Amino acid sequence: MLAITADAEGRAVRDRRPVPVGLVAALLALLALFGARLAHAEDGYELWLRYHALPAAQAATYRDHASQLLAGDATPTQQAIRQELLRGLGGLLGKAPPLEDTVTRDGAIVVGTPASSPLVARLKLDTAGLGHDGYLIRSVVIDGHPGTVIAGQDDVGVLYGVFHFLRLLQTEQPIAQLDLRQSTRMKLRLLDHWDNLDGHVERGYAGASIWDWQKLPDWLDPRYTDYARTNASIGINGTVLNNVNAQPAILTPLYLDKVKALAGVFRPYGIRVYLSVRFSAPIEVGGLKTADPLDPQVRRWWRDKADEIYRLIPDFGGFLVKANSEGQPGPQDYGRSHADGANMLADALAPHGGIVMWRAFVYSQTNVDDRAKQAYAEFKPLDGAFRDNVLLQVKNGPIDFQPREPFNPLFGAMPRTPLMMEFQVTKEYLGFATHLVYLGPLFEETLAADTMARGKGSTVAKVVDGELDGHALTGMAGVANIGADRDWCGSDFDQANWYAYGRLAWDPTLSSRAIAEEWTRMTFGNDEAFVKPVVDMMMLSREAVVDYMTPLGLHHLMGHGHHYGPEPWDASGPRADWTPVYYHRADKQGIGFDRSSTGSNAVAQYAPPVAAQFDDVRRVPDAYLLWFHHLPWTYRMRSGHTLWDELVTHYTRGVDDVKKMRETWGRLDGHIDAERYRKAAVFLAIQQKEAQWWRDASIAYFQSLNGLPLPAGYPAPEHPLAYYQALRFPYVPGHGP
Ligand code: GCW
Repeated sequence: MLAITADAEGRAVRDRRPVPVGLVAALLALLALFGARLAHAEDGYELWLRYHALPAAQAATYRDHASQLLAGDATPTQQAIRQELLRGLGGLLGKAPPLEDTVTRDGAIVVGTPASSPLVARLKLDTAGLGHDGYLIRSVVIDGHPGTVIAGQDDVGVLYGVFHFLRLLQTEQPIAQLDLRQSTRMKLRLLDHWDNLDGHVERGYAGASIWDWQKLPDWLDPRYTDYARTNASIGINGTVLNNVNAQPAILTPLYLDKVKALAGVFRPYGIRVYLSVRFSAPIEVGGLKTADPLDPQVRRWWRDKADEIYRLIPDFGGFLVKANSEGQPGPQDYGRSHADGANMLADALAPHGGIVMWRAFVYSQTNVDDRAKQAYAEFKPLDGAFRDNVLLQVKNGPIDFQPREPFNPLFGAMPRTPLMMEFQVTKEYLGFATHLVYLGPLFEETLAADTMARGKGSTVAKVVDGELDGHALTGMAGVANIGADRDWCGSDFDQANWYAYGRLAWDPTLSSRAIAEEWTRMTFGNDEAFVKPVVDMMMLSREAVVDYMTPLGLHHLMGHGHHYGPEPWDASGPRADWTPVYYHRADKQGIGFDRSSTGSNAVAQYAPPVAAQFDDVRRVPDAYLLWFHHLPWTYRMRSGHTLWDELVTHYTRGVDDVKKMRETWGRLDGHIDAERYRKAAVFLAIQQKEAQWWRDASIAYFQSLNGLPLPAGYPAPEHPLAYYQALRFPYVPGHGP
């Protein structure tokens, strides 16, 4: 008789009967399996879905509310739901409740839609009002027994509800009297991968691409399923598989077959695939002489290509396009507008329900106007010119994912066009993988910004979620920070940025602090002595990086091309608007980019009340001062300091904040596993070293221009300017072909 079983976590469970000799081998095999699990038990791979056993007392309470499971398995999504519940409850509670068909005792968990579950139907819940992907979790009485129902209008909504329910357990929330209802206005909640077909990830700091194109479509790495589960757990429902600097080969049959295979893995988890396309693909792949969007042959080629894709992938999402930007081809190569280009692709996709995400990240080398103004100048006149299935994808700020930017003036300025938010989750400009920078506050700051476009309260979030101008097609995209590293993101704390992005895409009004706390509990456990200081540290981290890299509205001061470290002195080619000196404009007298009405007048792109505030040097927030104004070093700040002294204070505070973060972490040894603890400790040491480097190099350089002394008590840079200027980094990750 078999005396060994495994619980949901794969742990060996032995009963008390004598063990037949023949079972020793099986026992050893199981132990080996268990040992292997332990060997990389806390390498970050499990992300926030660890489902490790809860403290016994807590688990016992929850077990009363998880006595039996009623969950169908008629569809792949329902099977995924079942598996996740078994895995989650099995891990958290030590043992998963049995799957049954009828409610026979108190504490049943019933999941499904009114269509998939007669029990859910009988409860007559208001699932219709939940909309697509929405769910409710409610404590109910079923056949005389108190229990919990997790229901949606569709399977994917139920899946999201199940992840929410598991999160309640992971974060040790009460579950006895639940009445939760969640819907989203954000239709597209996407990750954009900047992954090339050779495995290199542009601006990726977590190793190679997770897409193993060479082994696809045959080998489906289990990691793809974990990717899908993880994304579904935060409501992400689409993925753009390849870089916006797109290689045309992605549209060849060879690759489309591989894309189809990935789509098949993701489908049960409610995730659709999208592709970045190169505008000139009709030439490179199709053998045509032109990619002119008004050319009938070109239009036919795209229609045929769309038909071909949808034959393979009936729920294919659509195209993402970077055109006429940073050397990419586009409609302007043929004298056509961005709308002509986007609409041609939209027409090809429309019969299949596909959409086009056309990027507004457009600026030109030949345009001498302030780069911050160019996207608005290009796209604002096209408001209303796009097809219904086109979204304009707009970066959060007008330049490029800097540690801090004011919101992009396009938000609120194009009421007849759905604007999709583009955030960068990978930290191209915020210290790559090793700097602990929690991006929740950055995302929140942008989403909460008031565009004033339709009066007070016209927040960026309301523009993006469609409420402000009544759009149903809405979306958010996050440039992924995911790679093949075991921990997915290059550091455990960078996982929080993936998490926060997903949570805010679902609900852009969530607080970044609440998200940080959720994530910390799920990722590291509920030890209160750990959670509070870690959340405080995360919340401090974004302002710290702004301070040690680009305080008071400075921006784009990083190393040329690779974007690693400070290079504020860089004035090299090939174009002025890729150099720091273009942005800080510092000289002996002063510093800052004059975008006021007496300068480039970028302020005029904002709604009048916002424009007036940014234009007025006495009213502009300090955080944007040098973004909008060029001021003398001796300018008197609100604090009473001169601008120069204030700048030095901020640089120094940034370094001090990192020291504080390190001290906080230093006190937390023993509260979590040694592996992740040590990695974060070493990364914080790197961050401190590099924060110091940013401060010292920046101060040394600006001081070389203004010749001013440092305020009393502030240490001089460790090295002379020439030392920093001589540093070279030929093999920085994420950069180059
Ligand atoms: O910030 C720049 C990056 C490029 C990127 C570009 C974009 C994909 O440095 O690497 O290209 O933005 O967003 O298109």
